[in-house]
Amino acid sequence: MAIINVTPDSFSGPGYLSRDAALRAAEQAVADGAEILDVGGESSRPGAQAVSEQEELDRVIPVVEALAQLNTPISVDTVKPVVMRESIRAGADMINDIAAFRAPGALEAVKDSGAALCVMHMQGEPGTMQLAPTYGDVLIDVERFLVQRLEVLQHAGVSEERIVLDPGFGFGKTLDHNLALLKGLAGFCGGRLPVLVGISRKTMLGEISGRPVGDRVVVGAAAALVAVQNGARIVRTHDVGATRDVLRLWERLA
Ligand code: 7PJ
Repeated sequence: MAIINVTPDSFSGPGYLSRDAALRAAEQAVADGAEILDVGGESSRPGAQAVSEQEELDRVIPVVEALAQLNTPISVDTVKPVVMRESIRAGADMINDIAAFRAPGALEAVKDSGAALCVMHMQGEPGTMQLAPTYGDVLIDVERFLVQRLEVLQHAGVSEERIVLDPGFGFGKTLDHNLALLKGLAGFCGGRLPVLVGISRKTMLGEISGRPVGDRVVVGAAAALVAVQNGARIVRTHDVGATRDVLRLWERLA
């Protein structure tokens, strides 16, 4: 899954600020091996500017419309029900919600569509989540949350085949929490549902490698390989070519 940011203030640097720039980046990602394009119009970086509904719609919807021509599944990374609804109308195949469809109206916005839904765990809120993350047992706590959200979605009529789970690397987690999750992915929720992993360029990779955000491609590709070996089915990344290379190696060994 290639990250196509349409934000001015992502932690990984400015995104693609015009529809054409986003389209070119997406074309390159597909050429490099991306099988899903994840479009995001709001940064969840601590301290990032909040984005109004209208601003996020103005950023995301033209890009979703433009990417439709690439015949590659499109995901939209949003917590806002209006953006979910309009993205699906514009052709999005998946909604990726770091808030796990907890916003009022989010379930209603997605339940009657056929869209796939990525349900992510986050402890706290983006602005403050890294201040003091605490768990009893991080694997059990994250899994319990995801199973609860899964039940809520199913109760609303969403079939299990539409759902992807994500432990939410870096969202209210210390390095040790992230490492425990990466090690324990295999048994996640009984292995019933596909697991998506987003580690690309994140702080945990900086802590491990000592490298700045722009220089985490190698450690990120290695992390992607470990994630897939441990059971992840989808890897969300800024660095599609490097990730594709390690996954080709893994496929040969599988
Ligand atoms: C994630 C995400 C992640 C999913 C972001 C970044 C920060 N969606 N959106 N999983 N991270 N599903 O781009 O690294 O880990 S925003």
